[in-house]
Amino acid sequence: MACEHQTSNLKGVNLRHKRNSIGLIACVTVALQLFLGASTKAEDGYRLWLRYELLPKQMIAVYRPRVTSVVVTGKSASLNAIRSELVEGCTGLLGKPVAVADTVVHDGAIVVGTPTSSSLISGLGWQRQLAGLGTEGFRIRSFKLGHHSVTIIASNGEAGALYGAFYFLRLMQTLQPIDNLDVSEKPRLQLRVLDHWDNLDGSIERGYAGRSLWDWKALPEKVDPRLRDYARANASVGINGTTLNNVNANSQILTPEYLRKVAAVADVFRPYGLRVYLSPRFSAPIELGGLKTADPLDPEVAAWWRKKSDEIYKMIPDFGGFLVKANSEGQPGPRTYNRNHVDGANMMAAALAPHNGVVIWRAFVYDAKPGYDRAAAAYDNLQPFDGQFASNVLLQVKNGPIDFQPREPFHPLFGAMPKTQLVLEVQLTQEYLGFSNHLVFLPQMWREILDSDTYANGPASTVRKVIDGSLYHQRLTGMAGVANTGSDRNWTGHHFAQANWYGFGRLAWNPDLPSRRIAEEWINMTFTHDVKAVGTINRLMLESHEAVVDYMTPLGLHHIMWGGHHYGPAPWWNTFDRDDWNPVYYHRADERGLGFDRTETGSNAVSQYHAPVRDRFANLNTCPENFLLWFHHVPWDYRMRSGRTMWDELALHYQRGVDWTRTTRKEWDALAGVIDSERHAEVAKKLAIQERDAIWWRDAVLLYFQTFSKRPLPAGVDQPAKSLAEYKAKSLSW
Ligand code: GCW
Repeated sequence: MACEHQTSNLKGVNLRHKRNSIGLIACVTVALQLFLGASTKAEDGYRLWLRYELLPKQMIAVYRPRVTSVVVTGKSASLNAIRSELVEGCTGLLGKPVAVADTVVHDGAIVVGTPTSSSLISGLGWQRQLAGLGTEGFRIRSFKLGHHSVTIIASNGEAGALYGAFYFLRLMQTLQPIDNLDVSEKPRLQLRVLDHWDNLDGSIERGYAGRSLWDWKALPEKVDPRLRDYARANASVGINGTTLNNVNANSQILTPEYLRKVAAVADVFRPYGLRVYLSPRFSAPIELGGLKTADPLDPEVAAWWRKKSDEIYKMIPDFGGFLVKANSEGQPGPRTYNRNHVDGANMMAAALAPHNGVVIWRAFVYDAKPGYDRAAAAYDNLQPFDGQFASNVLLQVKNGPIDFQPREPFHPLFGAMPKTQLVLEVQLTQEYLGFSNHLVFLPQMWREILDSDTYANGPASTVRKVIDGSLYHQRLTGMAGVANTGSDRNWTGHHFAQANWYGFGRLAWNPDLPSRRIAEEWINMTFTHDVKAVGTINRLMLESHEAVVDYMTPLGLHHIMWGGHHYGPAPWWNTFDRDDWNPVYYHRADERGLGFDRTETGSNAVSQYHAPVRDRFANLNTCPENFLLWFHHVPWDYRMRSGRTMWDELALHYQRGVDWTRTTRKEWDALAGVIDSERHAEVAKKLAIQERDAIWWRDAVLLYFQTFSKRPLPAGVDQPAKSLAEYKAKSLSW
């Protein structure tokens, strides 16, 4: 038994080539791990990127003398969290218990804290440097303290010290040097928030990884210990906020009964620097307060929100604030009372301001008017209010103008509201990207958005600069991600979806990070240190987004998913009352061609972009081909840059997406033995589904568009597996 265990553990640290020569060491290691309680852990993905498995032998030898004790003085909950994380992490990685000490008596002490918690740190004379890094930033230095070589991790805030501790652990987890450190880090964005679309009945809107992590029935008496691990994972990547409930909100969340539950959750999150936010329902003053109206200009309504805010802050002193979806998809809002978005947002902001809370107002607003282009709606609705929102209001804008499609151009509001604090909202949960069945590494897609140049202040006015304050110097900055977590043992349904959680945090901390680097860190921490395997997995992750776009919505197609659940293709869909919920509205296929004309001859939504982006998109000859059908209605025989017709090119994109799923399956199979068998098999199963779905997408979409194009499939594209009627008859199952 023990020996079987030993083999799989060794695989985990990728020493498999040397299995024979280190047999004895392995046995000792296994014994030690059993002693430490580590080796019994299943590779079920629960531990995320914080597995703290034994590192390769060569690195252990390098690290051990540098990590002999953990010196964290002070007793706050955050300091305790730092201490236990470092002890658990270092002990697991180095395979030897790391001592907790009050002072430095040997080389290799890791000294962590703030000038307030640690006299060692206050004695360093780092006041100026630490002040510049704020309470979430940190400094890590290899340092000579008296006669001893130590590592100092210091911050002006305990959250910063915790982030520093995780940074230090990551260095070892990714096999980086730790002997000559001089690191200064601080987050570039202030609000780094996960938005949970969790309902009070435990279901999750667009959730594909089980039920909600918050057990509202059991709270506040019983708090799931798992919540602490959720907070640890967030802190490890610098996420500092979490909105607990769905933006399609239920007023009940603001009742005293539920606020007590929320407070219990906040208590668990607080030591990890994670603040709680809530989504209030705009009409709560009526539903809970018995008022006749929720009109934001009604003094009684404003007073109700003030009282409610006071009540919340009494229970949760560090409460973050409100995330509001108003007058969107049936939600009530200020316009229900003939007021505008500013009236609503500023009224709520005034209630939170005395407590330093914020209102995050969502820009996802679109009306159903005849002849209206949904892609232009948020801009039309919100842009005129630039400069009118209170100083504690942020406007949260989705990455693209429609709705988390596999690929969209950046949202035209970025760069169009210089006097408004814009937050970028991305979606981790894969509503339109194959749920938790498809491998898609989203930081690659988010990079595309962050790097998009808005030209708002001339060249190099990227979305990244709009949101991080370098373009407009706003007081508050942020990035939000719609969470992909749930009660599934591996948190996100698909092992690779964990990388999107990880990557979201890393990008919100530093929106300049290359996606390749994020993937490389994550693979090393989560799967393996085998250089070749890391290279292969990294490449697959970086390719995955383009592949999904290829087999779902290439060349700028969008929103052609099955109605309602959005899984699988249904470009023929035309039965919703609202035009802008029907796929046919978005692709506009006809005998002549395909695509949505958003130029002057069509909706002219393209005019919302600044020149020269606008002109580049508007001109068929300069429009990037990956947005061609987003902005233009293009003839089937239009010559693409490749020389092929649009129809042929479209078909070949679908085929290329399918081909990718096939080669990826093979490449993944070849990694058996490098990756633990449990996760290897689970990912393999998901990849099989991904291939099935990609084929379905290709066939269904091409067969349907062929009824307009009346052209044969080009050479190289497989013949469809079923008839169009069969694809139309029932949705792809997940
Ligand atoms: O993408 C759409 C989803 C809705 C969601 C909405 C939003 C929470 O289909 O489920 O509602 O966006 O972002 O508000």
